[in-house]
Amino acid sequence: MAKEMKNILVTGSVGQIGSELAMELRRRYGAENVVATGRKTEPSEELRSSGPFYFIDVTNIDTIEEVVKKHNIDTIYHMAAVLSATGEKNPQLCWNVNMNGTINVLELGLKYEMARVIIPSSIAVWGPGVPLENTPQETVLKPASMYGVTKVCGELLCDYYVLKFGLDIRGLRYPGIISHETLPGGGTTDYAVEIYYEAVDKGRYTCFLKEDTKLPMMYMPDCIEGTIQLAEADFSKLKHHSDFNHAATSFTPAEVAVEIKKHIPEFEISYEIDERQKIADSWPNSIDDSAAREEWGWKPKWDLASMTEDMLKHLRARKEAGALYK
Ligand code: AKB
Repeated sequence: MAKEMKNILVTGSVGQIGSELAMELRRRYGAENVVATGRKTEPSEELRSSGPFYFIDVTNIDTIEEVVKKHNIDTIYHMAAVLSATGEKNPQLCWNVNMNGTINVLELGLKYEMARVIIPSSIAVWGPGVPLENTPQETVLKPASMYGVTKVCGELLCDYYVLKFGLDIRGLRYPGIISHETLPGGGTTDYAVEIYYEAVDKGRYTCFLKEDTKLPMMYMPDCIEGTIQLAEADFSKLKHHSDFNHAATSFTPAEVAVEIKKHIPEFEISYEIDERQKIADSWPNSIDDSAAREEWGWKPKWDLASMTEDMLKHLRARKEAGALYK
């Protein structure tokens, strides 16, 4: 029987996904029971005032343990990570944060006999030579980026802790995540967020990936729903643990531009390709998430058209309020 999740810690909660995840967990589990943490960046007023918040450094286990003890933590959502583009600029930092952060969280999971540890992975686990369309759950993992290397090692490490110590760990391979609350930073899929902000702000966007670069993508509400759904799934039904392919939709920059033009006809896109193209070229176009669908009932709700409408609605309202870039 899986243990109950009562006191939750979220690392990386000032980041793009962590900030929305922490707020949703507070809504579902009670604000006082969800401890948000970040490293340096100030949290939003909403995150800071709605429940406990601490600054920690995931590479320093003592700083995490202090919060774990103080709040009797039994569940960790480990969202803190250095993403692909930053990882290529600073591979040692990427290894240090992603690998030491992960093992520190796993060790605390063991030491405090936690109910659950949730550690996301990414489409970055794949590299050149992988089947590009509908990439299967089980296929060769030979990433070409340091971020991808840490994600493959992280998945293996998590599965080892499940098998060796019986720790209840769950993880999914996130595609690019699109959202309007907190801007992403240091990723290759970041263009798919920036394009909406710039469309609303200036009516044009210069994209750093080629127009026909197709990547797996997902709208934030699906990402949050899927992550919590996996955390709450019946452990006995899970054949996989730390590496579920997690898909919603796939598109190219040119396809997003066409969709945006339906709402902002004067929108213009141009292209200035940079080093992130190489990373994107090593990732799949689309992925097969049938294991997630079968083992824990995953089903996305949003596609490119509905996401675009919703993104633009939110960002336009923010622009009118004078707070597009909060
Ligand atoms: C990145 O682009 O690095 C991330 C990811 C796909 O994991 N968004």
